[in-house]
Amino acid sequence: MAKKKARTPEESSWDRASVALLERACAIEMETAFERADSITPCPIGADGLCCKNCSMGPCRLVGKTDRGVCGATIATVAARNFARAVTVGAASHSDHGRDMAYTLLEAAEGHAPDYGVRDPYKLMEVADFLDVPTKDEEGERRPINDIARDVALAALGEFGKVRGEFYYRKRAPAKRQEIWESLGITPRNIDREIVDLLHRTHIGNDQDAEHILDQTLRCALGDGWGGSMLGTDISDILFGTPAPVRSQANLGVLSEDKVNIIIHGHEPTLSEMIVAAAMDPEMIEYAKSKGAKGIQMSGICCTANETVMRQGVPLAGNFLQQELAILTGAVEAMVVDVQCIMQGIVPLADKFHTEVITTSRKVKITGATHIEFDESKALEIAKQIVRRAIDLFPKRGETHIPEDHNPLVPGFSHEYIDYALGGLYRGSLRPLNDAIMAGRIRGVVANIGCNNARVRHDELFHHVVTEFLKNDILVVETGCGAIASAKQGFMTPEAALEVAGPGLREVCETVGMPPVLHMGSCVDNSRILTVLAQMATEGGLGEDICDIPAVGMAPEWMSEKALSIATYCVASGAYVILGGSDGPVSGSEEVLRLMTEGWEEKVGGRLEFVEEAEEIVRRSIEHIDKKRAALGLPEYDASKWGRSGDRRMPDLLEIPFEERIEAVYGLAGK
Ligand code: SF4
Ligand code: MSK
Repeated sequence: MAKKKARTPEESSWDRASVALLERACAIEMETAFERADSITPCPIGADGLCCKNCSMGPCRLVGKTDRGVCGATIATVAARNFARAVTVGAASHSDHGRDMAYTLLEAAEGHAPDYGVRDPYKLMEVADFLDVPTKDEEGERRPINDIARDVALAALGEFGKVRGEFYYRKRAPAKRQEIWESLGITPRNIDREIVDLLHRTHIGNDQDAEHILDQTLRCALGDGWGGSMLGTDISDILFGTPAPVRSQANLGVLSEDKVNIIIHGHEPTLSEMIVAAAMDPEMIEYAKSKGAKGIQMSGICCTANETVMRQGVPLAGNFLQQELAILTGAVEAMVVDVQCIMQGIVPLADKFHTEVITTSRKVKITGATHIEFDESKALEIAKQIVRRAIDLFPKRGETHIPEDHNPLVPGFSHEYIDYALGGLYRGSLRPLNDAIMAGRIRGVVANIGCNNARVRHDELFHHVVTEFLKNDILVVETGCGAIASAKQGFMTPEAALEVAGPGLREVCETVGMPPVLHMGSCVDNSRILTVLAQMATEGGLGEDICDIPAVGMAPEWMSEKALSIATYCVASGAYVILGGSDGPVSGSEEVLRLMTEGWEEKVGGRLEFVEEAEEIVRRSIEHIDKKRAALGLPEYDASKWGRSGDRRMPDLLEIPFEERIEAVYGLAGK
């Protein structure tokens, strides 16, 4: 491949473990996404949203003096249509994940998936309530759990194709928000319909008014955030347990020199939870020992990693841009993938090692990979088959290059756990969080989420913005690959608050014993963040709607269409959202940029901006947070008021080893 401008490993990644493996890739002449990004110049017309290929009279490239396509479509129409199409794909991906969870619950409840069951009956009751599923019979007796689970699964599946009315989960938003959606006509009718409606509009000769296209884009994305994603999160919690803090480690250093390494990668927890269970089976461990290994080391990449670290504490091997690097260690026997964010580049790389890439989803095959299709009715059996294959590869392992880097983390901050941590078992509430924001101890909240992008220095933007927010007493909540970046950087332990947080945030973290950056899960778990924001708005003191809260959402290193859907549903929910790393996919249209900023702010109270530089992301975020504080009449942020009180356990705790320290902090609080 012809090289134009190759970055050095240090210029490509901020992460030390990744730099070491990029150096190895150079030494053994193996190609990665980093190198391909250097070699491929992005098309500037497509990058600005100005290329339309929606019919065979095109592709029409609207540049220079060309301001209309062959059909007469304008720059604004083309840019809005391109954006809308990306959002439909993102919404479809999350929502189909949610649908698969609902089918697994149905199979389990009807006895066709014996390895699954209801692990959190409390969450089942709560979700039943949201979906109007009765939990008691006519005599007032509790219905059998599996009957409730079956009806919840059917009601959830009904949300995807509801014939009349609007979807149930709209009532989980603050009342004022629901009124805004109603008045604009953007309350989703059902999840699938809004996706199909929007795709229909983007066909040649349909919706040709940028604002009108973008209205439906908001509606489609809402069906993802408050529909497909929220159901995905809820049903995963029902099936696998609602997360609470656990201990774990993050970065490629979690790979083992002397155990069989199995990496689970993708998004859904269904198979990965079974593989984790299979890997703990004494029979499997014995089999691994019979092949010369000391045991089996599970670890994860991308959001499968986030699902299993949140519930089981399975270590995080890395985020999106580390999937190829993991194989380059030479220490991975099997990389087991399901759906989303799996680079095709892992297969030719795995061919150079003893590593087997195993695809498992009915929806995903990769040429050259081994396909073992997952079937819920024999989940554990298939999981054991996969684990055995990995073990069989261990004797073939050659030279290994596992970086030493890994950092401890405490993930598991479901919104239920945050309620509990702040309010206790009998008065679980976000009141203390609202109070801390109102007093100014916590200046505001940032939701820092999203992917890595091979075109920006891996993990650097995440590091910069998180450090700045913490210094400024801003609580950071995270999901996705952003969460993995922070975990690797050591921001997700309680003592990180002492080291990096400003005085007010530190007091709160000390008192509660929580990290200053909270890991809230996978990409679909951005719905947990919506739930927290809705609760903050209804708790009192921070206005009546999500748009009143001093909060900002961002994805500094985003790359996927799912990130666009997430950004859009957060805006439609009232949030100010910044996407970083570039000037964004609609930069060619002044009109669309105006509609997404002033236009959306006027309609829904949120706005979407694309900001390339980390410093500017931080500046605009803090400015927004302070503006919202002033609008609520809250005291101006003043760091000098804080830092003289708080629970002094943390300095003492720093004197004792990490494992014991975490036990002391979470010993009573964990499940
Ligand atoms: Fe060109 Fe219009 Fe066809 Fe798009 S839909 S490719 S702008 S002719
Ligand atoms: S995995 S969508 S790269 S966050 Fe959810 Fe990471 Fe982005 Fe995939």
